[in-house]
Order: sequence, then C-alpha cells, then structure tokens
Amino acid sequence: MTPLKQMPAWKALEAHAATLRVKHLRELFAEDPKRGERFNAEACGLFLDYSKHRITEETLKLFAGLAQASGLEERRAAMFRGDKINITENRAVLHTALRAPREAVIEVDGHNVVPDVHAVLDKMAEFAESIRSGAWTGYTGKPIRNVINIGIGGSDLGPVMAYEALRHYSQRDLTMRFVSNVDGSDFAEAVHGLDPEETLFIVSSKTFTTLETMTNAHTARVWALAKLKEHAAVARHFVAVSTNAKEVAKFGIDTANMFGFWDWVGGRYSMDAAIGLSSMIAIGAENFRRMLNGFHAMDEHFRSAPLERNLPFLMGMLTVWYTSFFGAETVAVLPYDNYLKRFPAYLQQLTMESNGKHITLDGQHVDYQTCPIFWGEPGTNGQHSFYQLIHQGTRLIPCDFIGFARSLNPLGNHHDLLMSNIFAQSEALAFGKTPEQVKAEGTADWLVPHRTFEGNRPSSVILAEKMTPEILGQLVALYEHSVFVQGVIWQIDSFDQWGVELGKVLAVRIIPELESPTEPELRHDSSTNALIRRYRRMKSRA
Ligand code: G6Q
Repeated sequence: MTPLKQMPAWKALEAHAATLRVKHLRELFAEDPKRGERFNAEACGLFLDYSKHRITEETLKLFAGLAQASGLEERRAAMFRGDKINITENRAVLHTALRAPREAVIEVDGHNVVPDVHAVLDKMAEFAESIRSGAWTGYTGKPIRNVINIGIGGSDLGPVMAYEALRHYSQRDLTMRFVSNVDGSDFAEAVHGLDPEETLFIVSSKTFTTLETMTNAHTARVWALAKLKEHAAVARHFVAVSTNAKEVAKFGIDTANMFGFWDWVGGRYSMDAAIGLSSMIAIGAENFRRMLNGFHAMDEHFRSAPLERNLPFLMGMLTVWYTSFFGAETVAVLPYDNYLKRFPAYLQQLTMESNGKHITLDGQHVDYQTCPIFWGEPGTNGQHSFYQLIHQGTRLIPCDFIGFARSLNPLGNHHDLLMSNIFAQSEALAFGKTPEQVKAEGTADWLVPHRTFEGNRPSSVILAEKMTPEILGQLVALYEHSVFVQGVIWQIDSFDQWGVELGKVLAVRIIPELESPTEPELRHDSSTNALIRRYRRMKSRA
C-alpha cells in the first residue's frame, strides 16, 4: 500500500488546501452565490447541506481522486461481502448484515449468515412482545414492569442512545434503566424504588467476561434473590445477550433465554443486533424493524450512490479534510432535538474507538493525524455555554448541526424557535460579523474587536422531517459509514480496539492489591505505588 502522504492524490489535495486555507467562506459565497443550492445531497430521509464548508467543486473532484487512489470502493465492497477486513482480529465486519432483508445472502466462511440474523430477530420479537403484553411474568407471577440493561461500552451506549432517541415511541408503563459503571452508585440508583418481583435484567455482554458487567450482574442477582429467595427465580428475571453460551450458563441464565450474535459484529456496531433487545422491548418489534429498515436504506445508499452525492462519503471526507489540512482537532455534533441528547456520547465511541489509531494496516506508524475528538451536546443548551469558543476561540471546530422539520411534541412556537437557532448559528459561524458591521451598530471603538466575529467556521446541517425509528437508523448508519471512509483514507483498521482491551487487563492486576488485608508488595512505578498506598490508608481510616 502506498503510504498516504506519498500518494499523488494526497499531494494534490494538500496543494489545493493551501489555496483554500486563505479563503473566507464570505468570498466563496460571493464568487459562487448559488453554492447554497448546489452543495447539498439527499438520501433516504436525510438532507445534508454542506455548502458552508471551505471547499469548491475542485475539492470534491480531489476527494474522489483520493478515494479512488485509496481503493475506497473496493474496500467498501469487501466489507459488504464479508471479507475479513478487521485484519488484527481476523474477522469479517458485517454490521450491515444485521439489517439485511430476509432474502439477502451474505456469506462468512461459506455460511449464509442472514437466516441466523433473522432467527435471532424473531426470537427477540417474541420475547419483547411477551414482556410488553405482560404474558411473561416474574417468578411470583407478577408481570414485568421494569427492564434494566446491564452492559458497558458497545453493550450500553447504543441501547441508551436508542432508548432516549425513540422514547416517544416507547411503551410508557415500562420503566427502562441502564447500568454500565462498576461504581456501585450506578446500580444502586438504577434499582432504587423497584420491586425485584417486577424487574427483568438483560445482561448484555458479547464476551460475558467484562469486569464491570459481570460485577453488576452478580450484584443484580444478589439484589433480586434477596426478595425472590429461590435460585430458580433467576431464569424468570435474567436474560442474556452474548456470544458466549458457556459463561451465560455458568451464571445461571437458561441459554434458552440467551440472544446471540457473532464475532463479526463489533461492540460499537451492535445496537441493531441482540444488544438492542432493551430497545425492542421499549419500542416494540415493529418499530425496531423500522429502525433496521432505516439502517439498511443508508447502507444501500452508501453502497450505490455516486461519490458526489454519497452522504457518508462526503461527511467522511470533510472530516479528513479539516483534520489533515486545517489542523482541526475536534468535531462538534450538535443535535437540535432533545431526544438525541445521548447521540454525541454514542458517536464518541463509534468514531474514536474506531479511528483513534496510529498504526496503519501495514504496521507502520502514521505520519499524519487520524481521528479527531468528537464531542457535543444538544444544541441550544450548548449555545449558552461552549459555543463561545466555537465562535470566538482560537481553534477551528467543524460542526454537524442536526435538526427536524417537525417536532414530536408540537407546543406553541417552540419548534420554530429551536430551528431558528440552527440556521442562525451556522450562518453566524460561516459569515461572522465584520468590524465595519459592528461599528455601524454604534459600538464604541475599544469594544469593536471584542464584538467582531471572524466567521469562516465550517458546518454541515443535516435535516430530516421528524424523528422516527427509520431516521434514527439512517443517522447512525450515516456516521458508521463516514467512520469507515475516514479509516480507509487513513489506512487503519477501524474495527479493532486494542486500547480498550488493555484497560480490561490492567485493572484486574491491581484489584488484589487494593483488597489484600496485609500490605501488598507493590511493583508499579513510584507514583502508582504511592497512590495505591494512600488509597488503602484512606479507606481503612474511613
Ligand atoms: C466496542 C468495544 C467495547 C465493548 C465493551 C463491552 O466496540 O469492544 O466497548 O463493547 O468493552 O464488551 P462486552 O460486550 O464483551 O462486555
């Protein structure tokens, strides 16, 4: 593989970037007054306005050139085909199979996985409906009223985000809660006020060995059995989502109540696999399928739309563009929809666990930046806090604004007020306010620099008609594939997570040193040793 920076297509983009770094968005709009009507693309139910980016038609051509030189289309085909593109774990990457229609054929090692996917979906649907209808009862015969998902990372962030995003569609007499942190307070608060007789735990863990999840699951069993007494109650109050039947059985969960998935589904790409069981219980099987249809529609768009109209491609390349050629270190994701309040947190894992890497597929250290830091909050709240830095700070922060034409809760003029902020913010970021404009408002000379906005801050606006299960699926798949595009250009494996694996090993080594009744012999560095000693002293004083 030709190293990225030696590719003529990269060099061409680099030279082109030099001409655009000194151009203001005001000039780009002045030279091309209709760009706002042209630099946009639409797919499924999503409309993307990318005209307020520091690009021209030439940039788009060079993006396509780099994609071609990087073999993007072949890599995309390899992913959809089920090739083992996750090379460090020797695994296929087939989250797209999770939402493929029943009749599709996608093979891994000669085996068509689509019937397996649908068998699990059908089993999930049957179970979810039995909980929703009250047909599934707890050990003492009471219907389940509370569902608690225990999982962490990819086994938590997607379910939490999807539950919040689709809460409008959820069955309101079911209480849904999520426990992820090994901090006992997370568990204690999640079960606060709940009756074990009416509570179902979904233990979600691909490996069924993750320390946080297993600790919480054991605590949950103790909590439930304190009231239910009989060990046989576990089978009515615990189900598992996992790929590890052996460990599930060891825990005491009936494997008939285990919902499986496969090693070709990465944790952060698993919210539409069985890891979405809590979502399905909340919104029902029909709405869950609508969400999968949304994912699939975006998959098909990514697979077949020409690059110049391909939303994930455009968004992925824009991230590469600012990261590599404008020194941008972060991307802000700003949903103007309260239901999407956990979307930025979800995207943090999707983007940064996927592309936060510095070794190429060839095993070389990269000599360029890879994944930027993704962050964000629901928009209007952010406007009263960190937007100051986006407007007038010293860093370039490309923004993704996400908004809807219709509110699910139309109240007076709330929605127009909300949406006017998206349009106003992206306009102000791009065009700013010149010293002349500020002076013309009668501002005192000394105040003018403070009240001037340089502008030239790029942003995308993503619009959809209203928040639906389909649209959520499309949005998530849009970012999944955008992450894929970035990973291909940066020549990294977007589908492993050795940094996460490290954390799983390290803490385990220290636990006995914290718990040992006698002073342990510590062999860490002097800082870690001193911290462990101080923690032991403080804890024994308390
Ligand atoms: C995701 C990561 C990681 C994983 C968690 C939980 O891509 O692999 O976030 O999801 O560490 O792992 P388990 O599901 O195995 O408990």
